[in-house]
Amino acid sequence: MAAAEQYLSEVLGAFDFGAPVVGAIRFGAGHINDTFVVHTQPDDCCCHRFILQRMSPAAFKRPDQLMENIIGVTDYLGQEIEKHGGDRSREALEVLRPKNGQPYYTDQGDGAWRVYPFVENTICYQTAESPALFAASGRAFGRFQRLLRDYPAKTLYETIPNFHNTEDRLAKLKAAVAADALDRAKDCQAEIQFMLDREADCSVALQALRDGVLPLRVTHNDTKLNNVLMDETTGEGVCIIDLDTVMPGLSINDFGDSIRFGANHSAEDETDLRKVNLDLELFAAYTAAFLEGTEGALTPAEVDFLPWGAKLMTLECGMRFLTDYLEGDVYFHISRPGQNLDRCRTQCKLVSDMEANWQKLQDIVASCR
Ligand code: ADP
Ligand code: GN1
Ligand code: MG
Repeated sequence: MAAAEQYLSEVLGAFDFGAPVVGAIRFGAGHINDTFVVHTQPDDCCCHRFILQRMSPAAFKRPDQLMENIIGVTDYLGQEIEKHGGDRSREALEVLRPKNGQPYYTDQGDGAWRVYPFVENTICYQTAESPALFAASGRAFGRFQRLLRDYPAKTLYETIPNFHNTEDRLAKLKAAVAADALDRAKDCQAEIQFMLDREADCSVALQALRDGVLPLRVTHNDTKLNNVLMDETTGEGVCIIDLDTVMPGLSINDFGDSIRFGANHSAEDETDLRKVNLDLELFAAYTAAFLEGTEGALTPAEVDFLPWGAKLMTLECGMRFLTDYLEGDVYFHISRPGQNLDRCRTQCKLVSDMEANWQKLQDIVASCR
């Protein structure tokens, strides 16, 4: 698909931003969508900003279903937040419909675009600068799950089938290795073997689901630190964003994906693996706060399985980066060659750290019950 910039002026004309638009520039550090911030001409009070996104055609095949999910979930969250005395305009995303009244706009090149008001006076962090900050994000994700506890899960479309099906992710990696379309497998034999050695792990959570030990819930499924906006004054979580993958899933995966991304002090694509280490203090801070945010909504089995959520989300994400590297970087945005392989390597390092500290992770979870 052509660069998103090619369609910007057409798309900007399709929405009513309430004032003339003075510009739109690329924004954020997401790996999936093309995100822009739109600035409008200041009125008496200020310049209003909006987030304009082209949904990734590689990730999302059915933008209509995706947007139906998001409108359903954001309306519901808004009502719940109001019921609890919150400010829905800051604490829940709100979809701004295009002039044609549809939930999103389709450009001449078939790209699907949506708009949200920009949630102001917030910060989007890429690394957990302190245990208190990371804990605040954990409370916010725990609360998100509690707020959606009674959401009618059956009404949600599966926006990416088998998204956190780790068995399927391993199968896809094996297929990419077998095809080796770009002759890259020779550069990543150790990483491929790392994943194959953990084949049995890939079934642990899925088997617990099949056995009825873990319940299916409405989950976010992409709980990176940069998918929660933090209040720039109080440091507390304000608004959970990136709702593209809200679907039925496992609570332990929402916990685990946050740990994968945030419980360390390095970038996801760090090339010096000596800098990539699981931080147990951050793990403990997040665990306590996440459980606090859920307000007792998790079953004892879900709490027991939290360390598995952390390990499996990290392992799975490593497999996904490796698969994309082998397939030619067609899914995750990259800004340099080899970046997806570097991302895979940090995930392997974190999995190894989790394995080396397995008993400690379990003890921390037990102490947070
Ligand atoms: P991706 O799926 O590509 O990660 P996101 O929906 O997470 O896309 O958006 C990318 C970035 O844009 C976020 O990390 C955040 O910095 C910013 N962002 C998204 N929505 C908003 C919003 N409503 N207000 C302020 N910033 C936002
Ligand atoms: C993507 O959209 P973003 O950048 O928040 C991906 C996640 C991965 C993550 C790795 C829809 O998240 O699943 O864990 O990159 N999102 C999708 O950083 O595939
Ligand atoms: Mg994101």
